[in-house]
Amino acid sequence: MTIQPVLIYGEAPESSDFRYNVLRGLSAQPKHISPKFFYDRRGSALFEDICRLPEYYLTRAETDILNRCAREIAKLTGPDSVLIELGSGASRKVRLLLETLRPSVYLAVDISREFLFDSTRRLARDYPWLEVHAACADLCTPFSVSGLPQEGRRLAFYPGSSVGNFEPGEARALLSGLRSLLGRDGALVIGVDLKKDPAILHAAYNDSAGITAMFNLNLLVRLRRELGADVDSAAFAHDAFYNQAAGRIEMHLVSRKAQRIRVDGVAFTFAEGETIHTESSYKYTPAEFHALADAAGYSVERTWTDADQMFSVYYLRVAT
Ligand code: AVI
Repeated sequence: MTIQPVLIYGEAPESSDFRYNVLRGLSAQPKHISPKFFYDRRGSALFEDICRLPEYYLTRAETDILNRCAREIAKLTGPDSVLIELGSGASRKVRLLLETLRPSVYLAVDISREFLFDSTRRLARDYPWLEVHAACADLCTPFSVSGLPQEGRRLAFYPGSSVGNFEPGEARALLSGLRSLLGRDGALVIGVDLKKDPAILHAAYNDSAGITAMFNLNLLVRLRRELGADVDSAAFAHDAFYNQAAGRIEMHLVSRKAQRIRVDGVAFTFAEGETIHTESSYKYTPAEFHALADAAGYSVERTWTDADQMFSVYYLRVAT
């Protein structure tokens, strides 16, 4: 069997980006670090474990929707498209679309370099008819995909409600900026978590096996390893709660005691109970997301939800 080579381009975010973000975020009030830094190799693997947790309904609900609407997505898009997956991770969900959609090219875009290369290599092995590209890029900054063919309708796929990890204004800017990559006849299939009973949300981000806590605390392991921080993970605790007014889950690392840590030679003091805000995960009603899509320059062609109204998937067309 011949395996298609994976065409690779793009630059991983520089480690200085991590250093700068951490030093700036820990100097701010309240302290914060961007959730994009969760995804080193271990963080990406832990996120895969989260997706299999019984409490983390998002993956199952979205998989259920994609299984049901793959045919319609293929019909709306047509054959021989260029499929671009944003935040591709393990490139698992895209497999639900590939056989039905039959794109000619697949481009995986992710921030985690090793994880990206492992998963695209596996994908190229499993789909020998598909031309597979990989771009290591940070979605927060404009990225180049100069190796993509010019012909073929472009369809972006942004599953998993990752758009919810951006502030709504940033999400609008990201989706709006994506339009130039997609072109005039481009489209976007995007998965978005719905607002729901806060108890269900709370359980999803405070799983009983403690995997989400490990995922959150892994940021401190990265601080130690990559920035030489003298931080003890055991001196911080995972906290996640639903902020009803903001419509978002917030994840924090809570200092268990008054302490001082040094990162790259800079000292930061923590009061007992003081937190580092590590992630927001916004939840949207369909009406709220339609408004966001409209403001970003898309028209909503389809809205799908699962039977229990846990999750939503949208087919958005670039508005002309
Ligand atoms: C990747 N992102 C959509 C996940 C979420 O649900 O916000 C990350 C995550 N954080 C904790 N659990 C999962």
